[in-house]
Amino acid sequence: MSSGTAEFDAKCTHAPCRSCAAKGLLPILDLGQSPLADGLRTQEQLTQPEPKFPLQVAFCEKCGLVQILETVPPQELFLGDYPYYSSFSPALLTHSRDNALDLIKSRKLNGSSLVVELASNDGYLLENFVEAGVPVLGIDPAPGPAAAAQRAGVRTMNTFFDLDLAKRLRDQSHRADVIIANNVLAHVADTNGFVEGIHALLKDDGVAVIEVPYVRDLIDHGEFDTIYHEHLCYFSATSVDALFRRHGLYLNDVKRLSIHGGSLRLYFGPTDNVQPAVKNLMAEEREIGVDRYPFFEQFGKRVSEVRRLLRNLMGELCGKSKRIAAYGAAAKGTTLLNYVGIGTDQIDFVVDRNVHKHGKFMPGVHIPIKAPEKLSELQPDYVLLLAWNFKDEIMAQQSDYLSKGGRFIVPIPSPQVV
Ligand code: DWN
Repeated sequence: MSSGTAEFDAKCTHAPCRSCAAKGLLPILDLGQSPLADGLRTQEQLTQPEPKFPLQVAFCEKCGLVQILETVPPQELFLGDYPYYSSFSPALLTHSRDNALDLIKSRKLNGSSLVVELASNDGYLLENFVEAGVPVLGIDPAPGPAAAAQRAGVRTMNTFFDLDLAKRLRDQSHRADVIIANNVLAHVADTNGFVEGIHALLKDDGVAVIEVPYVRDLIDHGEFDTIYHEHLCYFSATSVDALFRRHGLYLNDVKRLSIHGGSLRLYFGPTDNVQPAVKNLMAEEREIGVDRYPFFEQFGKRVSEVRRLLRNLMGELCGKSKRIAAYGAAAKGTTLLNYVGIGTDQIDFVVDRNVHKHGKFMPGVHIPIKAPEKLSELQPDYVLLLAWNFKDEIMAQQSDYLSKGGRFIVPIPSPQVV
């Protein structure tokens, strides 16, 4: 469960960095064998073997990139019935609309512009540009969300984005004024090819606006559960700047966001026009050491302590015959439940607004997933909040459950009953 095992060290020594290809990565955290975070199980699959893969995190001293060592084939992660639909998170919809309206205004987008979104999911973001009369192209490999986007009138290619596709689009005279890529950069196995593809597709005066979870927030707030096989890389401004400069793109502006437990919104362009916000954030990272190994070295011990505290709390409540459910059939919930060892003996069911997840079971621990209405109907004593990144919104929704004495357990950064 922590860095330093001989097997883990050996893999770190030989694995090339996903960004700069340097050898000699340094171990940060070993979360053991973990199932695929969005690999929800059907009733029939419960009796079948379930794939699990090593979940080990390491640091590259050369370019500062934090990354996992295992690469699960993207076809296994994002095809089939990939269950994540962005539109089931109202907070995310608001966040995304604000971003779209800001870009339409700041970039003076119109009917002659082109906005391309990589990992466009169910059209949750591009629909704002469509509404404003700005031509769009969504690209997403997941069949379900891509079909939902097409039904919503968002032009979408159901495929992976890579350098070859970028070149084909460019050869067909498709060049983007804006490329948006939210929560996807960390997901691609060919990190460099993906970035090169962005450069190939972007107009010379275009901008790539990219959101990634911020590794500094992950460490500061103990968000170990956001580590899973879909997330191959965990970016800082330092490491993402090095990656993009390698492909002729400059990090010209940056904003820190609270979404998803803390993210960066990064603005890249083909010309060097670096704003003070970038220089200041990079200076901060050097100051606190986000670009150096010691910042990450003790994370494993902190994660083990959170695991101990949550196990004790769950054991104590179950020991008092308290009934416990969970909220959010989230990918991060898979990592937390499997690493901590929380299963059907402690959690009766998980609720989630995403109807595509109902009737399925959490990966690895096989806890059944139901609609949120079950909380008021069955009134469990406690609800473990797996989607803690939407705490305020979810607790506001569940005022009825709370008014009847229900309590939430917020597991991150440290277990707390609220
Ligand atoms: O990177 C990724 C992030 C952005 O989204 C993807 N690889 C996978 C996914 O990770 P996640 O499932 O941990 O993300 P969320 O958005 O934190 O998951 C929240 C879950 O909670 C979703 O299943 C939707 C659900 N939800 C709900 O039931 N009621 C969310 C809200 C806001 C709600 O009110």
